[in-house]
Amino acid sequence: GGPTRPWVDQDLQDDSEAMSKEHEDDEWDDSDKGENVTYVPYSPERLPEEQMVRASKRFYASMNQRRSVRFISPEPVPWEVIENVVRTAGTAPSGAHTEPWTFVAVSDPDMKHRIRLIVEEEEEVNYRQRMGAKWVKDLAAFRTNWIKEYLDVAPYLILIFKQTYGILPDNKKRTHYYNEISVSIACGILLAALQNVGLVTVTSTPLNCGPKLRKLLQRPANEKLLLLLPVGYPAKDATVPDLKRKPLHDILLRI
Ligand code: IYR
Repeated sequence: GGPTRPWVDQDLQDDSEAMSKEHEDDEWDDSDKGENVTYVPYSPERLPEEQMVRASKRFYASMNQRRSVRFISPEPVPWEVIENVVRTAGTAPSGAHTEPWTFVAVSDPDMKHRIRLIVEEEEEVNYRQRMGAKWVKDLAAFRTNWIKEYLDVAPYLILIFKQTYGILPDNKKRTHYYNEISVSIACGILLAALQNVGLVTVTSTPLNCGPKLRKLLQRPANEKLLLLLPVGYPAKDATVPDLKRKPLHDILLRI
């Protein structure tokens, strides 16, 4: 049979210590720049408790409207908004402040179509072979398959790469600690930033498309595709499955 965990992307195994062919001769940086960092005061404005409660409810109500949307309108989205939501994502915390993320926003129709062809070719194999009958059955409610129209239609595709290590100006390598969780947190913030401006997306993880998409977009070997977000307004006739969220008492323990 196939692998026991078919959802683990072949290209995404954490090999941040492993040498890629392209960089195997490079040295790792061992200089110590942390000794002369300066500290500045941090004292943001504090909200009164009543206002905190109101703000927490407001933000929850807004985020609770977020849904994974697979039907995206072709209407254009201002580039400035894309810049700002990615700026926001880039405020995420990261291991040793290495900021190990690259966001590639694709609007070129020809490039979007090439991405679609790669994803659909690979996803057809995923659905027919790699995922197996049980996984495909578990996804029935979502009515997904390997045909991904949104990859042509959405005004932007944002591909998020994790940098498994950094490359310094002197070509030495820099360790990117916790790069996968750092980039995952940035992606969460990106989803919140998109929700905040009324745009929709779906967190797509095109299994085993990473290497081909990385080459198509001319990204270096230290970068691995983590997520692909089609971004836009919801289509006029968009639908979503009527899912319910777990109640608080199922997700929060107070000890
Ligand atoms: N990556 C595939 C399959 C898929 C898997 C899960 I888990 C989902 O929640 C949804 C889809 C696809 O994008 O179709």
